[in-house]
Amino acid sequence: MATAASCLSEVPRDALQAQFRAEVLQGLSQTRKAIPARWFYDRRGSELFEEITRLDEYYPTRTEIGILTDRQDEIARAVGSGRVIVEFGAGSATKTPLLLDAAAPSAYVPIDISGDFLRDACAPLEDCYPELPIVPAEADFMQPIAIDALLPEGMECERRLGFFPGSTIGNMEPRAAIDLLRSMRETLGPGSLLLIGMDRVKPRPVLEAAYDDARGVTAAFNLNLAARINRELDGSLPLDALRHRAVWNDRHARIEMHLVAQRDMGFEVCGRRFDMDEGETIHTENSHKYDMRSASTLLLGGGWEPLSTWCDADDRFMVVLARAMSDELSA
Ligand code: AVJ
Repeated sequence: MATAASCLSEVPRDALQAQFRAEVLQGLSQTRKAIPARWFYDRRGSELFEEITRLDEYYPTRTEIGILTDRQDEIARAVGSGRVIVEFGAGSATKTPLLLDAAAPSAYVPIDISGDFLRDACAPLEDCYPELPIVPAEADFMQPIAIDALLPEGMECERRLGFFPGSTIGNMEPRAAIDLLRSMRETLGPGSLLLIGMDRVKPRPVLEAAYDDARGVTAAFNLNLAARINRELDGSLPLDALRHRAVWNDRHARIEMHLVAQRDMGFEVCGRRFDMDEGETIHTENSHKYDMRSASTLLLGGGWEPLSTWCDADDRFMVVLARAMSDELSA
């Protein structure tokens, strides 16, 4: 039985827009201006990110695909077949087939905040896997999601496998990452597994180049957030006076992206006035990098016990399989 993408669970678009507005206004009101990275991904932002993944400098995507390809059999044995695969932030369908082929799931539930993009990503999968029920959900996966309500009848109690590739977890500060992992454990339930991609710490020049490419695609991606605010929140940010900056923060083991004011400026968003001094920044993204120890500490804190870790030959990226811990153990 194939499930059409038109079944896309109806989501409160207005609620999402209200949240965007609230988080931007709040973020711009802080002494250190910051906007959560998940707002990058409108249609244009999702397209630009796809372009980033093909850049020479941006190693994570192709490295992770390499691991999932080379280790497909091992991963298949470790996860078993017949699980419901729930993909968190399923922006693109490039990695998904690798897992769908390996794990022979009973259903596939991609969750993404951008419904338009999700619909486009599901269409080719429906053609390739006509027998697989595909149940896309447009939602903010930071909150627990009632998967049961979305699944075809009789499939509610199937064991689940969460798939969270791309090192998207790295966008969250450790505390928020742990909350997210716990919320995923709630969404997936007891007996579930999680296959998660995590980017590794490596020399500064490699990291900074990956987030500040020669062609300026990452700069365009960063600036699109300001453009989106102008488009959707009646903003007047001067785009030509904001510059992209990517810098490695060693203390927090993360790449930070900022939009730097090139001059003193004032602008409005939703009728509210904001000012920036020359050199002041809007902090738009953190991308945390991990070593074996910090990765395992994070997962355990989120209630997931690491079972296996697969890396590429150059130790640039890792894919970790973890098992939901019982409440007593993870309390
Ligand atoms: C999609 C969050 C994993 O942090 O590497 C790419 C986003 N930002 N270039 C990352 C991103 C700038 C990406 N994640």
